[in-house]
Amino acid sequence: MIDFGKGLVISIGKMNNFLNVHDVKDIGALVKEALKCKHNPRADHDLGQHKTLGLIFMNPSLRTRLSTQKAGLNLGMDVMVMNFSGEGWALETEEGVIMNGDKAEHIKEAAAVVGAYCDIIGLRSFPSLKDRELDYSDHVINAFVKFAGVPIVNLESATVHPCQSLTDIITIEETKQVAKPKVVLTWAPHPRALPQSVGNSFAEWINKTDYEFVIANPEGYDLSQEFTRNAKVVHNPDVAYEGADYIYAKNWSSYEHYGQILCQDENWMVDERKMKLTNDAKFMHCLPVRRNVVVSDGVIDNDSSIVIQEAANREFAVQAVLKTILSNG
Ligand code: SN0
Repeated sequence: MIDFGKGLVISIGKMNNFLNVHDVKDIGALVKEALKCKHNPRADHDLGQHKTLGLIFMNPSLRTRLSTQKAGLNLGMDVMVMNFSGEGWALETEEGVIMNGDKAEHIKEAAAVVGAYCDIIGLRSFPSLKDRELDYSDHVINAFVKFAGVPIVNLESATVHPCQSLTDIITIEETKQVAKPKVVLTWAPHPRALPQSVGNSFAEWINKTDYEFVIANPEGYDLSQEFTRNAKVVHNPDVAYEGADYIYAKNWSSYEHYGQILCQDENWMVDERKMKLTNDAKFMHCLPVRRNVVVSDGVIDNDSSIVIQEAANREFAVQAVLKTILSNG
């Protein structure tokens, strides 16, 4: 294990914002840092003293909210959490609008004000799933980057969920039985239209590893190539499951037919039959998960399911990110 000590910034590289994989210079070093945090969570309790972490949620959260709050507390930070949806003023995000409708506050002021109270801001803001171009400009988180004046940590934006993807790599590194496991990202059915963020982000991060990577989804559900790059994409789940070491399930709505639900075929649910095709694969999901829609009880309740370990690792993934940002000076 590398001894990071005071050399954290040198090892991992300076990090001003954590918006996506491109903000990480050395994923391996960040994974090691997270495992170091897991080994001794309170070791850096002095680092965040008298620093305030503000967590802003435009959408619901369980793991992200509690793990990020816990990570901030582990680092000695003061943590404030606010749900904007329902509790905050309705925000206008467009430029140059005459604000005589329902929206009381512009994101320019809101971001700047939160930035005035905080040293680091974590932000969650899902896509509309109505306007692809606007969603994929990630305009809400980018407005915070522009107007808050402090480092921003992405707690799931319209396009990516980097805290989850970092966690997923940590969890694979902890559990893998072979050096280069076969990792399958499989689409699964869902009654609601969900963002592509978790799938996009998982693809973008796994593409940076030397794992064998296959994405399985029905026709019409291919993710944007901006994130999948050269990853192998198959439209038959049985082909993908063959010999897999990890089955990572996630639903997303169509990118091509933006935001639509095109398929509810239960053959795409992760079940015992398909898991038998794998190399005794571990089952992963970011949670929350719809039992017997996305994954059968038999799979998620089996020992090969590592969803709780995965969720627990969220704390240490984001702690490594916060620690790196705090160590910038
Ligand atoms: C979110 C998503 O991006 O898919 C957050 C995952 C970390 N998931 C949901 O919104 C699930 C909602 C549901 O109704 O199951």
